Amino acid sequence: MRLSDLSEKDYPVLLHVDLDCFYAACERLREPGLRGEPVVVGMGYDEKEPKGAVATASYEAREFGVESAMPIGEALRRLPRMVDADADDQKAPDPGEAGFYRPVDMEFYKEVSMEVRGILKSRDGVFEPVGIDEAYLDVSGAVEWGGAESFTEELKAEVEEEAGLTASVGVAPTRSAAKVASDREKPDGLLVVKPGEVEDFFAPLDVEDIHGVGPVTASEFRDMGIETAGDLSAADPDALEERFGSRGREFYLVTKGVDPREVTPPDDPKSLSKEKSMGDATKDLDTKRRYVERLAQRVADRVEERDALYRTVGLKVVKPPFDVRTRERTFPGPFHDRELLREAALELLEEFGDAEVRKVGVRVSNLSFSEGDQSTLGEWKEAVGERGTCREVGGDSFPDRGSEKQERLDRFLEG
Ligand code: TTP
Ligand code: MG
Repeated sequence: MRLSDLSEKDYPVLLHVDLDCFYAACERLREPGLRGEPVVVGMGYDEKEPKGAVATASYEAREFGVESAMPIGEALRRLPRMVDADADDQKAPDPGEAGFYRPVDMEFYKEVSMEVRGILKSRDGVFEPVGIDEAYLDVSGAVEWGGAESFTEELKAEVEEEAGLTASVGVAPTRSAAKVASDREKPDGLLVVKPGEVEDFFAPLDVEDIHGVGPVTASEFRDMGIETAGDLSAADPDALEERFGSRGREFYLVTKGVDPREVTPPDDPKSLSKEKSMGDATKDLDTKRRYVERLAQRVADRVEERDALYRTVGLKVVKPPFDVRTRERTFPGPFHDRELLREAALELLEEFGDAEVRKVGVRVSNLSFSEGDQSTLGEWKEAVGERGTCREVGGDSFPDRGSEKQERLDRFLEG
């Protein structure tokens, strides 16, 4: 079969979602006064000691030439701090040309990231997180090409309403085109590149805009007279392979809309969890219990789908605005029992009986996948007359672990 024999519906509908100026957008969530203002988030930044590097800048701050990875000193020359500005002092910076600087707060950004993932995951389709503010979705099972744009508009609106963030989304039949498309109309962008349009979409772009083509490869391409993706698409694939190995041919194919890489869910996780926002925060114990019970059931469904056993049951509670508490209980042997999972989660909730809560989550961890060593209910009760051991855990240890790539990125981001 030839490519031209395929019709639109033969191509997957892939979304690449990337949140806009993510860290800065998070800072605006808890400090609404920063909305519409130039905001710079600095890695290693401290108000008393303005050093480090720019992690990200809001679009207003980018107007002043501030960008990711720039040293803070350089950013301050382009955009002084509001705390140093004074309209009445000739020597001080003008408040109209100053911005707000904040230090990186990874814990908080991860929490927001998990909230957005929850929204994206709730859609029918395959979900693959790739970075703290990025994910791919394959929604071929739920949407046809004709409905892709309105589906994506709805998804963006949901992210904005529920998490308070704007996302830019690229929709395309290949990952590589979706990735580039999400970046073209930032911020709050939406670009649909339909099957059959991919080659034209890529053609005018600089080769360096293709994901995976770094400055070194790009300059080698330029040496060969290849400046744009269109030049690449018109080049001889054998010559490209000779010069760059199999990558050369892959880049060539990408520009033609051929990219076999699928959207794949993260590898075997170290834990299985479900969490849900409660809409308005509530103190009502029955409501909280209902949510926890429902989540425990959904976690149990996932455990059974994967034939998993676990030793630890965890509960996460978020109090407004972003106060995350997690508790967990570890049992002596790996087991799975729906009723015990439910009971354990409800018991962990007791501590938060009076608390105002806006979101809850249930997790099982210490997973194993072998059927043989399951403790029976009787053994379990005997062994844990004392109901297992309970401890408080850090907020970030709670969420589902992402793919290996995600974990590497997390480690990188944590320094
Ligand atoms: P990006 O998605 O690359 O950037 P962004 O979300 O801030 O802005 P855009 O609207 O262009 O998508 O990265 C996500 C987060 O990763 C970003 O908010 C901060 C962090 N980051 C760094 O810490 N250092 C960096 O050099 C980059 C590029 C990002
Ligand atoms: Mg982003």
